[in-house]
Amino acid sequence: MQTHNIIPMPVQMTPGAGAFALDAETAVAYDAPALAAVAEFLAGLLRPATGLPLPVQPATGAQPNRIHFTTGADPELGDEGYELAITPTVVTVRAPQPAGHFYAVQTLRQLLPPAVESSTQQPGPWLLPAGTIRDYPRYGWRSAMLDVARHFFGVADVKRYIDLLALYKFNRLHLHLSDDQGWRIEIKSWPRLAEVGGRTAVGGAPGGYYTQADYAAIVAYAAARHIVIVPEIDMPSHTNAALAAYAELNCDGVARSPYTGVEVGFSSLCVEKEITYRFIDDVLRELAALTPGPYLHIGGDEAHATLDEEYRIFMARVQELVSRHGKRPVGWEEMGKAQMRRDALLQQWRLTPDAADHALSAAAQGAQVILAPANRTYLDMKYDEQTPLGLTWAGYITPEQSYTWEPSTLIPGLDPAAIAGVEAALWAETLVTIADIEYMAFPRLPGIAEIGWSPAGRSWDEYRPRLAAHKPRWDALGVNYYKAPDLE
Ligand code: TNX
Repeated sequence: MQTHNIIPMPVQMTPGAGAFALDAETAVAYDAPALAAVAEFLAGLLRPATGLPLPVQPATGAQPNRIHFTTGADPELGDEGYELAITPTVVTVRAPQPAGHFYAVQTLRQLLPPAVESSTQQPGPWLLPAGTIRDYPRYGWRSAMLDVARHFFGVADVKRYIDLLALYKFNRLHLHLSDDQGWRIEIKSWPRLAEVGGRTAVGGAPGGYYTQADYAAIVAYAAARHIVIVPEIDMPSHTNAALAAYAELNCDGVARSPYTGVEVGFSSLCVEKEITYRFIDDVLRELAALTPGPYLHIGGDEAHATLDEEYRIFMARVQELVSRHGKRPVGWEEMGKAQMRRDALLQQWRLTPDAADHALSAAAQGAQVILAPANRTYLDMKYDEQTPLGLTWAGYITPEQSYTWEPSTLIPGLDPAAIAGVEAALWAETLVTIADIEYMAFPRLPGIAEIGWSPAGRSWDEYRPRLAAHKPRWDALGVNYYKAPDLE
């Protein structure tokens, strides 16, 4: 089994003899109605490049030449685990839950030649090497963040990014929906947020926003790929777009001017006005109703224009508002200065001693920590001094540097059980197109996926050729990846 090229690396693989060949007679069969969608997903993925009919049908008896989705897997595999058994006559995909079947599909596609990703028919042959795989994730939180506030990315771009995340078994997409430079989600009770706050972007670029129907379409598209949308409304700072849209949200009652620069930390909601909390409550209510996932991200970073004491009161109060709408609050690391709800998640982006204290304090209160260390996982950092896009404040990040770190020892003293997982963040001050996004994400993104999924004990020397082997796959997918010298 040529398993060495799978990313993230599966937990356990046992090679067998021979291979299963996809041909004109191959069918995709499923045992339970709940598995029809994942069976269709696989067939839909394979048909364009293979040109094969791959009919999808309920399973009858024990037929050869089929890819068979079935339940009854070892429950110890968990909600996202799966087992794959490939013989020359049949492929069996077993999982306790459909998410596991979906991740098995991602493994299957990576076992096929890279040309399988092509949107046009390719010669083949389409061989799946025989063997068995038993696999499940290390962490339940494996996310990517996309900043759609500094520059706006439309629904098609977000769907494209979701497709690329799905290939690497990510299960969360965190959308940074508001910032000083733009407000990107329609809120019906406060319509000027999108109408006025949505007009701007960094450097005078055209803004934009998602209608609630657009957002629902993103949520549904992600859900079909077992990805949960985590919407973020950043507060109390990073709020100039809202403060420009509604004068009454400012302490002095004067609307702010629209902002298209890149410096941040200067804005603040008026924490002592009650209308601020009515506003937040309305926004969170509408967002909660549109969001089936259990999380609402309330930002909390870089609140340099908010007094510490006020910040603590504010962040504690907003966590309760999130909870009242039936969701779990997520906040950036600074939120650890405030009292944390036990069901909250803290997202660690800085590693300074005071920042680490916030993580320890959150964990001591029963909250969980998401690791997004800026000097490893910030995909908007330049690769080196030649990178035309991106920023440098957290340093240059080569593919090797983004891969060679270990979650359990990142924050000294943090109980490993308090770690929910990892996030690869992509801030968009310098990114304008989906090609820009792809250039910064690839080849670093798959490494973060592997850190989130695979067992500890990784090595760059082992990973480097496996990652390089994905280049033809990205070519077939049309991904605009950075040609990293160490992958040549
Ligand atoms: C810091 S990370 C920020 C963002 C910027 C980013 C650029 C964080 C919580 N805040 O406002 O976009 O750096 O890398």
